[in-house]
Amino acid sequence: MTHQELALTAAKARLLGLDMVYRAASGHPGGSFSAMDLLTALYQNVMRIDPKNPQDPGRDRFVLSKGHCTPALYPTLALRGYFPLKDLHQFRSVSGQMSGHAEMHHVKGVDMSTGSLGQGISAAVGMALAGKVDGRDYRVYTMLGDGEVEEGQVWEAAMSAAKFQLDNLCAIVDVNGLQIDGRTADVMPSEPLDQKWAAFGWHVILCDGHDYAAIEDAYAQAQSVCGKPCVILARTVKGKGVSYMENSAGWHGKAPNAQQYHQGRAELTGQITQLASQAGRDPQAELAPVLAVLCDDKEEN
Ligand SMILES: Cc1ncc(C[n+]2csc(CCOP(=O)(O)OP(=O)(O)O)c2C)c(N)n1
Repeated sequence: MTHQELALTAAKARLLGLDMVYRAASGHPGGSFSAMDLLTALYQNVMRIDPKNPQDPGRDRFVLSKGHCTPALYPTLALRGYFPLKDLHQFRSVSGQMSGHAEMHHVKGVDMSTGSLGQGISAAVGMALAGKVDGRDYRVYTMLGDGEVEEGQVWEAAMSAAKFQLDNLCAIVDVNGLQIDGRTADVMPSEPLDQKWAAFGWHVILCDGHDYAAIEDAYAQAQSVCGKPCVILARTVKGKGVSYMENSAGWHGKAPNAQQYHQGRAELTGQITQLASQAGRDPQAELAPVLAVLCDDKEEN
């Protein structure tokens, strides 16, 4: 995909994610929207995957270590073709199969169940080590939050990855500066993150997590590193794409009310229309499949 097509796809994913959280009346939009550009680029342009064969032993793996951000992961998987957009209606529903935290047994394309912060990167280290032991050439990607790196387990995993020289492992830290109840710098300062990861034996790449040229460069550089794991420290905006959610810790784990939902929906619909035109696509044709699955307030909620 071109950068314009990636931006268009990420805008659709944000709209689907907003709808999931509104429909379920719970979920985590803030950290999902900060991660959306990084995830879209990863799934559309970087990972060696086949949505028709999600269990292929040779596939690249992704572990959402910040497992609460399923309103980013599930729409990304749906838009990549793992399952129909309509399946997103099951999100956080007691009668559905799509739980609020990443779920590998019921959601196609999810490689590891996560949600307890710190554990995902540990699983990713195990998968990368298994790849080496088995002589397979797949790569493993994992995404963490900058609040999550306050967990001690993250650094145990980081040490192991360096010890085993896991150059098939790439961690992405979504550095949005906010965690559950405030600024990461206030809750538990974790900077300087670049020096910390470097001291743990990782190759460090810095990038703007909303700039597709920078994201593309970062993933390309990560693939070329030999003999050590790689971490991309991506600066992002929590709640990116919905004006009232941006840079607000209050939108970490909260659903919009009807008025807020419709404002966010209008903003994202406007972005999709604009991005479609820029990408040389028909805005109505791009919007139609997404609008078709959005919440109808008359019937639902
Ligand atoms: C072990 C553990 N402790 C606490 C939580 C509750 N929790 C969920 S999200 C979160 C904050 C995470 O912040 P960050 O990693 O920055 O996430 P993001 O801003 O990217 O959403 C916390 C404390 C958890 N899921 N797991």
